[in-house]
Amino acid sequence: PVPVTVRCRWGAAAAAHPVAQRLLAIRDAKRSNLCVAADLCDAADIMRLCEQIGPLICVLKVHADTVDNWTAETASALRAAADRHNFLLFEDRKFADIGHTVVCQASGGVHRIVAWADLINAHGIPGRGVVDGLRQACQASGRAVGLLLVAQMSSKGNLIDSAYTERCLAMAREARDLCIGFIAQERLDDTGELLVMTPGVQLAAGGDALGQQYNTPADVIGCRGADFIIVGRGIYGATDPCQAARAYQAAGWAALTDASSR
Ligand code: S5P
Repeated sequence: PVPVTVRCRWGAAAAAHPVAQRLLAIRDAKRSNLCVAADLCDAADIMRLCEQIGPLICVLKVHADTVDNWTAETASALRAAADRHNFLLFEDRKFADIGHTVVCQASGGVHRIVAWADLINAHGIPGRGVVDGLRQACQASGRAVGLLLVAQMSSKGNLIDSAYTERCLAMAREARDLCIGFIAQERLDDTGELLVMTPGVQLAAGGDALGQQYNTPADVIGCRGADFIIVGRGIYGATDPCQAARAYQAAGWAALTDASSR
């Protein structure tokens, strides 16, 4: 397609961090603000999904610790697929421990997350030590990695209140060298410099039996000001994941470009 300059309300100002720059460049080149949550238990199934939907997405999110047969080869295969199809890899570990522990969790163990992930996330609950520990792990890896703070959650009855979210915003502003934005349900920062990725998205609002709550792409992007949608079961659980990914890509992009031109 002919490249378009997206009149995005927020994107232009966000590109201070190299990972944010790449994310926005991929978004605009592929006309996709879709992150797919590949929450499958078998590595081969994840790779199959990658091949099907790779051209349609800007980010693939995984939970490496839920993959039954995860090995170092899984990480290399994911990395190769991400580079071939031009999307970022997001490991959704939600670090939430003291700095010293998260250094080990991010760089060591079976998953060696900062050796392959482009994006990681953390809860703000431990205080700035969690960010300092992750910074140390990322620097030691020698790779550019972006952090998203979980400032809000999609699940019913979660314990996060507006004061906590505000403190996450303050934490992110103090760590602009690492933090590129948030996992949240709405835009938090009006400068547009911190991106928002929103989970709990399906084409119809609703929920699941365990407290997940869904809003539509038009709602989270058009009304609440998010930049990216995160979709799991709506895509990998569909009869035709590729067709579903196309529908979410179109809905996410329409909501973003519509919101941007307002
Ligand atoms: O608040 C949150 C934060 C996250 S990262 N709510 C979420 O659902 N997530 C993740 O998004 C969750 O771990 C899962 O990987 C994905 C949502 O999946 P879905 O199948 O409900 O779309």
